[in-house]
Amino acid sequence: MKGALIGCGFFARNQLHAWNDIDGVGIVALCDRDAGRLAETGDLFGIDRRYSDAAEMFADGGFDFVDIATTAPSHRLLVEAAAKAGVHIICQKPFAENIGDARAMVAAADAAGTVLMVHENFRWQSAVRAAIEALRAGAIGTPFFGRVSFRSGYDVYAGQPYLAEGKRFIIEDLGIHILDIARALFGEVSTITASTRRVNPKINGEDVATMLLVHTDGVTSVVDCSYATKREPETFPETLLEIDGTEGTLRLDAGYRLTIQTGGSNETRDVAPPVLSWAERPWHNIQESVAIIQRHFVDCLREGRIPETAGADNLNTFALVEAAYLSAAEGRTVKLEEL
Ligand code: NAD
Ligand code: 89V
Repeated sequence: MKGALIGCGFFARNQLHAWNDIDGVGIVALCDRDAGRLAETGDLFGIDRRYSDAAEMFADGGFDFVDIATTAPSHRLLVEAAAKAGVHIICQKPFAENIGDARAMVAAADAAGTVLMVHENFRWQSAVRAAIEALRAGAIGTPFFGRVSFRSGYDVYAGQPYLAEGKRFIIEDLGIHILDIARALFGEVSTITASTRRVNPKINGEDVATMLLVHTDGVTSVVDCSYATKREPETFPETLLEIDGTEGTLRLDAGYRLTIQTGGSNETRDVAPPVLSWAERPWHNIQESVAIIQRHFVDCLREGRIPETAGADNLNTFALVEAAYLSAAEGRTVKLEEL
C-alpha cells in the first residue's frame, strides 16, 4: 500500500516513523510549501518524490492514500482534492476550522467513495484504551458519572508556536481529544455547559476549560482541561479518569495506573505505554497512539471496514468543540441538536 504525506512540520515525523513500522506500507511522496522542511524530511526518511504544491502531487498520483498532517486551515481544500483524486484519506485533528467545512469534507469523501478517517489518536493511547475496553466489558457495571481530566503546565508553545496565536486554543487543540475520549467512554452527548479562562497572558486563546456533559445514555461527565496547571509530578500528556458505575469504580491515575474496584476486589494494573524505538518521553504515550491509529487505518482499508474515528464519527466530537465555545461565550447550556 502506497501513501503520500502533506505537511512536514513538528508532528509529521511521528507519523512517518509509524508508517515505516507497518509491513507492506510505504510513503512514496511528500509535500510541503516550506522548501526547507520538505528537504529535511525527505532526506531523513529517504523519500525522493517531493512537491511544494499538493495539486501537482495528486495529478502525478501513484499512491493509494494521503496523510494530511497540516494544520486545520488547509484541511478542507486538501481533503476535497484527495477525494477528487480518488485516494483514501487520513487527516489530522482539528478536522476543520468549522463544522460546515467538516460536514462538506465528509460529504466529498462519501461522494467519491473514498475512506476518510480523522487522526483522533488520544482514544487509541494504550492506557486510555485499557479503560475504554474495561468499561465496555462491563467491569464496573453501568457507568453513571465520569471525570476525564487533562491538566498540565508543559510548554507546548515551544514546539507548536501557532498554539499561542489563535483566538481559540485549548478546547480546539487539546479539549477536542479529551471530549473524544468522553464520547468513546460514555457515548453521545445531549447538552454541554462550558466555562473557559485564559491564565497565561502571553497567549491569545483560552488555556483552561471546564465542561459538564450530559450523555444520552444517562452518564454525566466532567471534562476539564488546563495548560496553566503548575504541579508535580507534571503529567503531560496523560489523560486521567475517574468513573463511577453501578458495580464499582474505575480510575486511571497519574503514572498510567489503572485501578478497578468492585465489591471486595481492588485491582491496580500498570498500563504504561512502551517507548517505541523512535519515541521519547514524555511524548511516548502520544507517539505510541500514532502507531496504533495508523495501523487501524491500514487494517480498515485492507478489510473494507469503517474506521472507528471516521470523518462521520468525528463530526460529533467536532460538534462538542463548537458547542463548548458557544456555551462559554453565551453563558448557557447548549443542546447539541442546536448545531
Ligand atoms: P506545523 O505548523 O509544525 O506543520 C505543518 C506543516 O504543514 C508546515 O510545514 C506547513 O508549511 C505545511 N503546510 C500547511 N499547509 C500546507 C499546504 N496547503 N500544502 C503543503 N504544505 C502545507 O504543525 P504541526 O505542529 O506539525 O501540527 C500539524 C497538525 O497536527 C495540527 O492540526 C495539530 O493540531 C496536529 N497535531 C496533532 C497531534 C496529535 O497527537 N494528534 C499532536 C500535535 C499536533
Ligand atoms: O495532541 C495535540 O493535539 C497537541 C498537544 C498535546 C500539544 O495538545 O497539540
